[in-house]
Amino acid sequence: MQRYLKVFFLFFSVFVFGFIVSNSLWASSFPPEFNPPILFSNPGAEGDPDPDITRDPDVSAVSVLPDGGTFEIFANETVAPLSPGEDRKWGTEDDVLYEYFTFGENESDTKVPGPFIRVLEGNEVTIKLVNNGTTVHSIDFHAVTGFQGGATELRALSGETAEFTFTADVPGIYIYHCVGDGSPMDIARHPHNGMMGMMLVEPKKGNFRKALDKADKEYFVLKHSMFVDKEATTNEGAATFDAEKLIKSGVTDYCVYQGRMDALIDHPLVSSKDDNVMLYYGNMGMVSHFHIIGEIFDNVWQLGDLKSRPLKNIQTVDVPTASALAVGFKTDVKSDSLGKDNGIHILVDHDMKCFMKGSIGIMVVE
Ligand SMILES: [Cu+2]
Repeated sequence: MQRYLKVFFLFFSVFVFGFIVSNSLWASSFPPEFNPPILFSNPGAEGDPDPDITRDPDVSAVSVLPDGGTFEIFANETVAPLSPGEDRKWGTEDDVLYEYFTFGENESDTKVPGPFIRVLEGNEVTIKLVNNGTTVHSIDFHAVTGFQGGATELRALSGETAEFTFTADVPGIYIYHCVGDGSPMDIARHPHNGMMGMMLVEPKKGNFRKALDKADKEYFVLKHSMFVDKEATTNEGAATFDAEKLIKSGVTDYCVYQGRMDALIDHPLVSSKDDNVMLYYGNMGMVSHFHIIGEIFDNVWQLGDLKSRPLKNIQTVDVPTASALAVGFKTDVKSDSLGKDNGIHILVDHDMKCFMKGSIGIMVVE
């Protein structure tokens, strides 16, 4: 009997030792800045980035243009923290700064993404682009048909203003983004640097209209992948876009929501139990696999199409690059019965490459 016990303890010790070693190896194989700040004792880095480029994901708190009309967008260039460093603290020398390009609602609005623009099907919409940046900026609206989505007319040199009017006659949830001077490099660089946003053209009728009219809360989340050269810094010590990395390796440094690491951990989506939530999810990075841990999407209006019937009961949905969609769900938290529900839903890109590089956000159901 004693012999069996000895053999058992020998195997047990080897198992425990192996477990400890493999876990520490796993943990140490990622730079600390990429260790996901969740699960859930360490929600995000300490402190606050300054300035904070995060646009509030609560749609009720951002731009609304219910009846068409003129809408001003201000192009700006600004340096802001993109990621905490290995110390997992904001506001230290360790921060990775980035030179952002932004679309704002006014002169001083330097948030990413650009303002959420909402119009009703059939509205006449005038966009006025005021360029406060140092280089040429423009806007390609995916909601606009015609050459460059209006970007040839909505192109403004530094210090200039451009204007463009169109009729938003095709309902959908759309991306808009800068294309700079229209060259391939600018088309890649300007949205990468933050010049992108979403536009909702609400249908007048149909199943989405009915669902939207019943929504208690609306949010928008824009994901993008960032290829960053930390060595080629600007005068202000900000990292810049690494085109070579994008083209040659395609291995992204960061996958972020609302422009920076931890943005939707520091600014969670907040809703109440049994709310009908409508969430618009846009992607300007690699193909995204959107999932909310602890939630099933009751309805998914895929690829920005708000006219077709939605898919039902979806766990994870793919969103191509430069596309957007709407998901609807009720925050009918069922896990109360487990006695340990904390009301936290976690938004992720379920592609683990992206997840490990920052695509994590939180929805708090109060
Ligand atoms: Cu631009």
